[in-house]
This record gives sequence, C-alpha cells and structure tokens, in this order.
Amino acid sequence: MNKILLFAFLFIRLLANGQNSERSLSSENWQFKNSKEDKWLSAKVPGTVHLDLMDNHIIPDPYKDENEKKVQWLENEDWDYQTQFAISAKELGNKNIDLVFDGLDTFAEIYLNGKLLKKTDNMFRKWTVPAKQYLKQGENSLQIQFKSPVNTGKELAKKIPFALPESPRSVVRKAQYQFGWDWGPRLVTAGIWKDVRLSFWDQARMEAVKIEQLKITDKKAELAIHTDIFTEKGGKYTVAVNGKTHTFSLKQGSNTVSVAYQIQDPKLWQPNAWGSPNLYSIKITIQKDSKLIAGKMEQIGLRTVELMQEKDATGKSFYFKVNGQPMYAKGTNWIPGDSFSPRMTKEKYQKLIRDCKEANMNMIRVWGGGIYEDDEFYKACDENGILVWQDFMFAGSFYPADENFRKNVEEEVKDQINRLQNHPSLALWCGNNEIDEAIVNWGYQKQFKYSKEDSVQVWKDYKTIFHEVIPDAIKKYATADKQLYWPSSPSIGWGHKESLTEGDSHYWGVWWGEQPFEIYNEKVPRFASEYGFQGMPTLETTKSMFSGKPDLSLQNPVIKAHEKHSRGWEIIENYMKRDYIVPKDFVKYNYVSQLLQARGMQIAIEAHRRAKPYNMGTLYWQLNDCWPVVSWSSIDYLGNWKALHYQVKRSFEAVAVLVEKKEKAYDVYLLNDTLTDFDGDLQAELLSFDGKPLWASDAADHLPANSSGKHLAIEESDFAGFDLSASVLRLSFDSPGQKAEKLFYFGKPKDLKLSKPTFQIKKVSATEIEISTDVLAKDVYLMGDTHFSDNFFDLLPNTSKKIILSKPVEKIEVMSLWDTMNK
Ligand code: BMA
Repeated sequence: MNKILLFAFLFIRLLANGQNSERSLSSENWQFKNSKEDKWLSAKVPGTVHLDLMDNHIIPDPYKDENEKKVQWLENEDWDYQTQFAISAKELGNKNIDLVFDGLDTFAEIYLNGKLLKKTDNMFRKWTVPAKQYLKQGENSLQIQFKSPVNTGKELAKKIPFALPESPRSVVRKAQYQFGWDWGPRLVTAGIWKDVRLSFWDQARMEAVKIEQLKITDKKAELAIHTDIFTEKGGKYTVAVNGKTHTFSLKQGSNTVSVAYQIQDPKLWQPNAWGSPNLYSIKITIQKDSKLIAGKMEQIGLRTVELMQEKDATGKSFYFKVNGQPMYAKGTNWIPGDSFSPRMTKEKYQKLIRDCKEANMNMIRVWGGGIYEDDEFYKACDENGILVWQDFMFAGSFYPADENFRKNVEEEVKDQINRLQNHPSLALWCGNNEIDEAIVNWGYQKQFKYSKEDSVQVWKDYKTIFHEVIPDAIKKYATADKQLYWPSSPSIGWGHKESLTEGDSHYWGVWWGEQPFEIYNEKVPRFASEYGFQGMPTLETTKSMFSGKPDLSLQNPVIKAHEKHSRGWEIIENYMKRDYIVPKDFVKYNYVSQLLQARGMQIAIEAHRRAKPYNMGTLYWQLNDCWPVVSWSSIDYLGNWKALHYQVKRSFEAVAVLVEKKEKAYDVYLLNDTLTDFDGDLQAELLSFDGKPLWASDAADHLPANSSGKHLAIEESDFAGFDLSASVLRLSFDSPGQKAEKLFYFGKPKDLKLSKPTFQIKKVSATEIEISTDVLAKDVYLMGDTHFSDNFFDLLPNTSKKIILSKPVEKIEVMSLWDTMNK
C-alpha cells in the first residue's frame, strides 16, 4: 500500500469512529423534471439537465447532426432536482451537519424537507449550508430548483443602464462558453455539476489548508502551513503536520493557525525538460483531547516562479523565471474538454496533459471563458511538469461591478484560491481573457450607442473588478508565494504596436486579419499567449458528427454546422489556395486542412523561438475541443492528434535547429531550452528530392545551456545552379546527448516538384512498423485505427522511420502530399 492510500485508509477508519466524516449524496437516487411538469425522471449527479434529458431519450444528442438547434428551448426552462436520503440516529447525533455543494449551475434554490435553505447564483462557488436543524431521523428530502439562467440573466441585465455585449452572458457567473463560442455550441445548461455531500462534525472543521514556501536552499526548504479551522467551542486543539504536533488555543469560530515545517535536502519541482516534477506529501490533522477530528493530504512541489518585466531598449521584457532560471514557455491554451463538464473523466484529463508533455510543452493557459478546472487537471499538470497560467473566468465582454457582483466575485476567487493554490503547477493568476482588448478595440460602445457616461462606467467597472476586487482577494487569500497576478490576457490588443514590445499578446492578424502566415516572422511579441489557425478534426471525429451513416462532403449541412466561426470555411479555403492545391476529394481536403493548420503554426512557433530571448513564450490557440468541430485545436474532441499536434511536438523540441531566409542568405539558428551545454556537429546538406547530395557543410559546434542564436549563415549563391523547387536543405545538430533535425524547403508546398513515392512498410512487431520511401515523401499520412507515435512527417529517401502503434491494426493506409497534387 502506498503512503497516500495508507493514510486515506487510516483516515477513513478514524473518522468512522465518531469523528468528523462525510457522506456523498451524489449516488443517491436523484430525479429531475421540468418545473412545469409533474413527472419525475431519473437523473445523475454530478450531471447537467442536457445529459439527463439525453439519458431519458427526450432530447437528441446535440453533438450530432444539426441537433444543437433542436435543444435551444432548454435554456428558457426551470428544472427541479430531488432525492430522498435516510439519516441515522447516530448521524443525527453529530453537533453539526452541513450540506456541501461543490458546484451548482447556477441559479438554484436549495430546499431541505420543504424548507428553503439557500439561494445560489454562482457556478464557480462552493456552498456550505448548515443543515442540522432541518434534518430528521429517517427519510429526508432534498430538492434543488434551478431557474432558467437566461431568463434570470435577462432580469439582472435590466439593472444595468446600457446594453452589454452578448447579454445576458456576462451578468451570469456561469461558464461563458456555454452561451456559444466560435468553436463551441450554445448549450446553456443547468444542474448539480459537482459532488453533493453531508459533512458531520462536532468540535471543529478544517477549512482551507495553504502551504507557503518561505525559503529554499540546497540544504532545506522552509515552509509555513496555514490551516483555517472553524470551531464550535474554543479550547486547546492540536495540529499535526506529517506527525509533528503543535498545540494551539483556539477561539470559537474562525481561526487560522500557522505551523513551520522544513524539508531537508529538498528536491525541486522542475518543469518538463528541466528535470523531474518532484512532489512531497504533507498530511495535516487536527486533534482534540488526543482524538483525531479532521485531516487532509496535500501534494506540493518546491519551486519558485517569478514574472519578470524589465525595461529595455525596445520596451519591456515579459518572461517567467522558474527556480531562478529564465524559462522559455512552450505550450497552448486549454478550453473545457466537454460542453457538459461532468462528463470529463480523470482519464481524459490525464491523457490530454500527458499529450502536452509528450509534445514538449511546459505551460498551459486555462482560458477565461471556460471553467476553473477539475482537481484532476491540476494534479496531472503537477505530475507532468506543466505550469498553469490560470485565467479567472471572464471573457470577451463587459462585466458589471455592483456590490452584489463584487461580493460574488470575491467569494469565487476565495473558493478557487483555497482549492487550487497549493498546486506547484499553478504559476500565474490572470484576471480575464480579452476584456481590456474588447473595451479598447472591439467597438461595442459604438455598436450599442453608448453615451460618454456609459463608456466611462464600463472602464470604471473594469478597473473595479480586475484591478481591485480580484487582486485584493488574491492578496487576502493566497499565500505570498502564490500571488502573481496579471490583469488581462492580452495586456494590449493586437492592433497596437506596443503589443509586440511589452506584455503578452494575442496576435490574430493571421486568421482574423487574414494576413499571410509569413507575417508571423515580423509580428513577434514578448510573450505570445494566443495565435492560431483552424484545421478540420480527424476523419473519425468528423464521422462522429453524424447519428447515421456519415456523408463526407463539404456541402453537407451537418459538416457545415460543425464549424462555429461565421467565415471559417471561407478563411480556410482562402489560405489553402495560397499554399496548397485545393483537393476536391473530402478525405484529401481534410488532410490538407490539417497540414495547412500545422504549417501556419510551425511558421509562428519557429519565428517566436528564433527570437528568444526577446520572445520568451509561445502558447498557441488551442489544445482541445469540447465537441466534434472544425477548430483551432491540435487534438480533436475524441482525443485524436491532428497534424498540428505532431508538428507542435517537433517544433517544441528542447534542442532545435531553425532556419530563416534572409535577403541573400539562410541563417541557421540553434536553440537550447535545456539547462545543459552540448558539444556537437552542425551539419547542413542540400539534397535533391530523389536523395542525391548536392552540397554539404559540417562543423563542430558548442551549444550553451538555455541559449539561442545564429550559428551559421549559408550564402544563397552556394545553391546557384540547383533546382531548389526539387531540393531540400537538411540541417542537423548531433551531439552525444541530443539530436535535432530540420528539413527546410525553398517554396510553398504547392510549388514543390514532388514525384510519386513508393513506400515500404515493414512490420517490426504487432505494434511497431518501419517505413521507408524511394523519393522524398512530404507529409506522410498514416491511416489506421490506432495512434501512431509519429504522423504527418516528411521522409527522405535512403532513411527509414520506426513508428510505435498504440494498438495493433489490421490495415494501414498511407498517402502523402503528392497524392493531393496529382490524380
Ligand atoms: C481568442 C480566444 C477565444 C477565441 C479565439 C479564436 O480570442 O480568446 O475567445 O475562440 O480567439 O477566435
């Protein structure tokens, strides 16, 4: 039995001996109904009303066909949930019994045995409701009535003297993406979306435990463990940290006790590629009169994170120092993994975060239009060395700042800090997504005909929430080492030149601005926290859009409906024409749309990385999807890697060779994001597509730790006389500990003179193949019902590539770019 299990076991046993204990009500027999109707139907908790209606075959699956439209009526209805549960005499014997709701979505009235105990108005808060006096021995009934979030929101919006963009979404403290996004369906749901339980306690209950890192040296880490304890009666209580006891005199009510704790010879938590993300378990217990009352186990990591902003000749730097070293941030943006959050499993969280690690990432941004993620998400980030940029859940609109709203936000911030702050992965709190930018750039004030006073009020409210309420709450509730705050991502909108010289930037000149991909080479910001381009989901996921037999055609209304950007299809096609031959066949179109997306992102990532240390971070938009859709994601709803994810993995390699075409030369860069120096060989080789060596250079080279720079310039004139549209420049850096390779082409894909490759696929074992080709094969696409360890790669003649399959498959088909250029 490992330590955690053993603790959990002892803990439950002790609690069962008359100490504090909890009982989940989630698995009790829940029922639900439309408030207007009488018939109760079976329900699942945690869940949502959409899922329950689907389970009861009342609505169709909104992810399929064009069903999203058919379920819109739900958002205007009220819904009732109820359960009956028995309370024993022993349970009732506890001095205190609380009803604890980890999440109610959103406007709920809680009735216990017919008595209204609480009204709620925020999906992101935890509600603890004292319930003892309303409970009775034997059967009890709990009813939660949910009011329509849209109708309630409309009432709230009336109190604001001007129209709010996309009203009423921003007045409702509920996941904003549920109201529809440019990659997400509109599914404004309701329900008990997290666990419900009864909490029994007599003398005291443990509220938050916050672990503060005071100082770390090679020899020891000094921590302070702060525990919030609420007591029924004042007196002497003992707090133990990993068995070391400290006795305190506590007053009746709320107390915070702080205990010093040391770890000798500490091992640091390191982000991916810098070492292991070492974790320590800290067990905190409260005892009274030698009896255990309550306990909690926390997993922590020892690390420092600083956000550096130093004035320089061009503007101001923006980067993270992790454990004292500047860290180049590589990663992506996270959106909710499902439109119905309770459907996300631990396995899905673990897989998606492992996929980030595998693609050489070290940071992920939890985008502000979704949810504060499940504990499992942060646990997976802790375990995989992925730092989290955590937005608060506000996005792309104007938000009110009346007293009620302010209090509600403060409580929300408090709850989330209490839940999340001990995760070593948590690096930065960020106020919101694109609200500063929306106020300054998006022209809503004109669109909604604001008076001068209205516009002034919007800015005032913005300042109140994001420059006062949230940062003040962080100072109040988070420990000093967990208070990094950045008010808005991006800090400056992409139209303004300062967005490239300071702060973080969302560069949307590509896609929204329809500028060519190559513009990324010029528009390099200090820290790119968003930029992106859409690609289709894999064929399996595309087929899953249909309830019946899939009709794979671009004209099919089902396929069309699974693109939520109003001009999405057109933008994809326009870009495709620039760089590729647009295929007529659907499968090939799907393939090229993925290549196009990967190509755009490769150009962006490489431009950002070459600019290190001017640029110190690149987080593309977006990792994942919440339903099957054409979107900016690199992994589709079913968890399949699109061409982009494979490309990201290559482009994010810690040691990389990159090339930039200058007027008369090709500049070759070496990048090293690790903390180790390498001595190796930098080779450059010009090869014809049929594998003939045309030109070569080779030199010993030294690559310092955490560095970037130009290591070689190849004169353009060196390649005079060669047909560059039928040649590729292969660059490699080879050292005993590291290998990096880059294939550089001299034209757009559509201008390359490719010839038909003949592939050989050898089966090495049931789950391994080796592939080779007679001439250069560009963008080799392996198709089969399995995950390939590499895909959408280029293959040179006279080489071969081994590929691991996640499971054996009968049949593997293969195509390459040549197939899209020739019949
Ligand atoms: C960014 C994000 C999202 C959006 C994406 C693509 O602005 O913050 O709001 O989905 O662009 O348009």
